[in-house]
Amino acid sequence: MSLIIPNNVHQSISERQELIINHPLYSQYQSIVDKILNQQRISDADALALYHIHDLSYLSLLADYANYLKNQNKVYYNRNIHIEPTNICVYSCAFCSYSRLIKQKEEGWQYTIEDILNILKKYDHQPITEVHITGGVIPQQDLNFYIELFKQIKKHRDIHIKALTPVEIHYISKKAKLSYAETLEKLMEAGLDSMPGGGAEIFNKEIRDKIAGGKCTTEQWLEIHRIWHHKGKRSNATMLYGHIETYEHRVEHMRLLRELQDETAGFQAFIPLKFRNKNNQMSNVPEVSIVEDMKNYAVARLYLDNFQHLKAYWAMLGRHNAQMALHFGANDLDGTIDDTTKIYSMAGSEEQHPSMTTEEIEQLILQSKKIPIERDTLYNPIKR
Ligand code: V47
Ligand code: SF4
Repeated sequence: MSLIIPNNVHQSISERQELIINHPLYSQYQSIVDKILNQQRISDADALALYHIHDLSYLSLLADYANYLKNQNKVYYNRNIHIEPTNICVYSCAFCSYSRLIKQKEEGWQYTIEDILNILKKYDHQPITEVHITGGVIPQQDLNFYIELFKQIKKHRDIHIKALTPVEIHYISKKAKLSYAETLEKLMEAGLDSMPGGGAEIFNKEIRDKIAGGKCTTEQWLEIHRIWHHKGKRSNATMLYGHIETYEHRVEHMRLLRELQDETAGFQAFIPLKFRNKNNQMSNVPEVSIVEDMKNYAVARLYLDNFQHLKAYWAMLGRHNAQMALHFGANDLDGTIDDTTKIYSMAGSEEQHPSMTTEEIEQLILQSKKIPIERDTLYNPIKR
């Protein structure tokens, strides 16, 4: 299919600045807006003030401007599959819709290495570039399991393995009685290429204890990414928002990520994950509106000035809301996905079988007057 590139993508930086300065809210927020225009860092207090702007048009202008300076009109996507080796878990995070405790095992699945390879083999003739592997935490899927799994995957196919969050790394390294650095080294040697952003949830201790108590702490999550980055490797970062946290908690979360990124520059993308309330212990907590989602994308883009990419994870957000996020600072839609399991549909996402063709993803991007670019996991454009 040949792409028709929209012809109004060349709005200049000065035209964008003019729109921002001529907006009725400019005088009220001038001190913050001038920092954004001059590419200076905004403070925590500035981010909080931005969360209280109710005029979405202004947030959109500002976030789109900041994104344009970094990525112009390029919007990335990749061709990937997600595999969750198990949905059984020793933890019981209150927001989690899909994990089954070990004692409720009959409702769960637990793949063997062979099962996972058989899933991958179904894509042998498809040009996917990434396999994303993460799931529940169980004693059977220990360090040796993952070492063997990654070796077998690489033997079968030269594909980027993005796998295991600090929740899993923490658990398997304790079980193996190895340090995080030793565990990561072994996984890297076996074929692990990068780490996804999960398990971050919300870093504030009080809220984390309430919704994700027992699993790796904030400090441990950050430390595992730090070690990984110091090995020259890349990872992502997420934030689960829209539940019982406040704006202050979100800013605190992003501050810790911004600080680590200043130190290592190892994060590729920030991925806000909207809390979905179906089939979990927090079903009484209402989901936030799309207005709140867009505000959150905009503030993330403006505050996280050292993150190149902001991902609108359409499988969780819904494809139309993800498309809207492209006007609020997001520049990545994640992948064609083809999810073999059910974490997102079980949590209440509109996406009951998260899969989009490349044509569908490209159309979503083009309808937003942006330029679709297929990428690999490390954001190198794919030329086919
Ligand atoms: O850590 C679980 C979240 C995450 C719910 O790095 C929920 O490219 C909302 O991290 N409502 C795992 N969110 C997914 C993840 C991810 C996804 C896509 C791409 C990448 C990447 C990372 O899913 C968990 C948790 O924060 N989650 N349950 C729920 N009810
Ligand atoms: Fe387990 Fe992860 Fe679900 Fe928490 S979010 S219960 S660690 S699968």
